[in-house]
Amino acid sequence: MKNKLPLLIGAIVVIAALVFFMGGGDKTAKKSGDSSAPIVIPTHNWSSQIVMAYVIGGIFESMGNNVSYVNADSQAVYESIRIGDVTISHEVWESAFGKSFTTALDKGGLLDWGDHEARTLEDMGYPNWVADKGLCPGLPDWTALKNPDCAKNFVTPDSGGKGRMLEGPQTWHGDLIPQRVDALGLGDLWMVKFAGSADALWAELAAAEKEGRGTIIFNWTPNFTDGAGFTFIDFPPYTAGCRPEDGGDGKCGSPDGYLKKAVHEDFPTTHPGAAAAFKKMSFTTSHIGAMAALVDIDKMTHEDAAKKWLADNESVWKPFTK
Ligand code: TMO
Repeated sequence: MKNKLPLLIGAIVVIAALVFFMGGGDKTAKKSGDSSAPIVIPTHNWSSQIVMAYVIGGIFESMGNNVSYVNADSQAVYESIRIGDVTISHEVWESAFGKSFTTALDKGGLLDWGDHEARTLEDMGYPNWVADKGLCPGLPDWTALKNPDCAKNFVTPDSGGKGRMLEGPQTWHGDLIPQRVDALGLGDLWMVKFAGSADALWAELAAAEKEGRGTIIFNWTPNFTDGAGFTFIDFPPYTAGCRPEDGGDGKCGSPDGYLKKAVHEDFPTTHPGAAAAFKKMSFTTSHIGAMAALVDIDKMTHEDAAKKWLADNESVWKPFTK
């Protein structure tokens, strides 16, 4: 008994210390009071979004946080954030995802975390050489598309004799563009094909130029094409409620849209430091265009592009962390 007591006390001290450090280490990152549980960042299927995921993850890591990445459907992600499976969304594009975002916001569990400085447009358009070659006189006014002599310059082997428009993956805009083509009375002259990926859109630009035929594709800004001579078609202006999903007749183009951030409602409590930084984060059109260009023009991996962007832009992002 007498000589076992120091051993017992020693064991208690060791166990107490283990419990203290493991428990403490488990719950708090060093300075910010943030949980060490990973911040779950979604990745989708266009370049700026994936690069920005790693940019923001890198910023959080620089603050001592843990992050994890999950590939997620770009509509379903808002429900995932609402129920807490995903922590943030950093590119909520109004035209493609406004409806899914608003639905989750109204149900509760997801917070609107403010807008980036960049404004957005997601719509059909063409590389400027299409106009320079005179393939559809009157563009960018959409009424030029009513001319059969225009449509015939956009025929492809798979388009059934109609002019072809290449829309993005259907997960972005659903049936919006085919509905619009019909609503505007263009369905006899034009058909809409869905691309399987963003890369298929860029491949189409190269193929059409090589073949000397016209091309109309879905594109967006901010993007790597911002400085590269791409023009969006002027459709009748967007107004609230003009889309079929909102009860409208569909005879409208896409909005001058927001680019929002969203978070799970617990994020400001579990990770107050990272949540405050994310609230301040705001990227411009040129920041986002550069993130995409590092991948789509310079052919870097998304991770390497993010590392380069962070290294080149400390004066942009460091203030978000302060
Ligand atoms: C959501 N996107 C930027 C592809 O339009």
